Amino acid sequence: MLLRAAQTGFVVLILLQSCSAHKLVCYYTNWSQYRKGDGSCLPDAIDPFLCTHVIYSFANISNNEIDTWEWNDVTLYDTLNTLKSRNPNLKTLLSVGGWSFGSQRFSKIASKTQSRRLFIKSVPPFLRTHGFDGLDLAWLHPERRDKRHFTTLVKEMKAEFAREAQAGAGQLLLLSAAVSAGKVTIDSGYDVAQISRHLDFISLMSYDFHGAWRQTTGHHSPLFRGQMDASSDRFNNADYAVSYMLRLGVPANKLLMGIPTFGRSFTLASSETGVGAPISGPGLSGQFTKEEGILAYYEICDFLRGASVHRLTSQQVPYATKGNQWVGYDDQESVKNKVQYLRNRQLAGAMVWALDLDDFRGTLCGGAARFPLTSAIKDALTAA
Ligand SMILES: *[C@@H]1O[C@H](CO)[C@@H](O)[C@H](O)[C@H]1NC(C)=O
Ligand SMILES: CC(=O)N[C@H]1CO[C@H](CO)[C@@H](O)[C@@H]1O
Repeated sequence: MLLRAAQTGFVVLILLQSCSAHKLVCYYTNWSQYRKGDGSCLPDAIDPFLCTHVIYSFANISNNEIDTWEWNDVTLYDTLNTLKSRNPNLKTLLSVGGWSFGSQRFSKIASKTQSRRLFIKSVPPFLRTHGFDGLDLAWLHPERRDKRHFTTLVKEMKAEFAREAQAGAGQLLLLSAAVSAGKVTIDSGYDVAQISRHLDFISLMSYDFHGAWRQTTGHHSPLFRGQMDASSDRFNNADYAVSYMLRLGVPANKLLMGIPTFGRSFTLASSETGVGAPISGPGLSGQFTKEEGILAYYEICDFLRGASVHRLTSQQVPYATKGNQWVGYDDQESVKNKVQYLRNRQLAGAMVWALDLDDFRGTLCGGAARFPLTSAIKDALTAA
């Protein structure tokens, strides 16, 4: 009797501990390996103790079965999963889909019973073979007609995972999804209450709210609405997206708030340099990431030398300008505020896009530490 009580107490204690521990889910991208010089990031650069979960993006679907994308993915999967020998508590997931995968292909596979079954059946053996603990669905921008199929896919995938684990294949595989934070996509693409029943966690991509597709400067990942935001922009901030998802029925303890380690940049069209200034297009591409309108945090650190930095007090994020370049980004202070916010809302934790865009070498941002932004998030999540 006494032993029973002691055991129950122990179980309760463990449950309490695992509930109060926040998740820090970090993406690693398969293409970061190709960046030149110091920009090249391989999974062995990842600190195994930094995040609770690392997600490798992205996998392909070929002939209705999950498949690799890069010629050396299998090697990289292996390097990534070897991190678990140093930290056995680390979980790794494989993300399938992404921007270049295309919503139509996902739609085709998910909408037909047979192709959906084939895909679902192919996942557990693939994950087990390569040593992953779960699957992340990155079906970006599902449309109205996909809503039902997205729910079915999630539900059947979870059921297959349960069956597979019960048959003795190993620990129950995890299932998560990355969802867009844009109100229009949320409304049309996801049956939020239904999918959250079957997903272990949902990563809200609370960034990319503003970009060079607009005519003016603006921060892409503000925590709150800006004082000067037009009413059409009132949904374009992390606070709105999080509140909306909660209202639609995601349990707080399954929702992760996405925090970017990249900024979005613009080329100014006039001498105006504030928020809402006219632009002539995206900002110049970074030395390493080589994509117009986007800068990795480590490139921003370089940009900041000689730049003027401003903080948007209502939106709680910084931007910097130099010459005709303007960049809105996150720094250690803004990520701390975001974590404070998500802790107040009792969310499950934070998601980071992406480890390879942080100063993973710890050489470009002037501090001593590697991964300064992700580390600041971790510190804020674990602080008493
Ligand atoms: C992904 O799968 C599709 C469909 O089979 C295929 O056409 C494409 O080449 C694959 N992509 C890569 C990079 O392997
Ligand atoms: C080098 C490279 O970009 N590899 C691939 C990584 O995966 C994405 C999927 O989103 C592909 O678009 C890339 O081609």
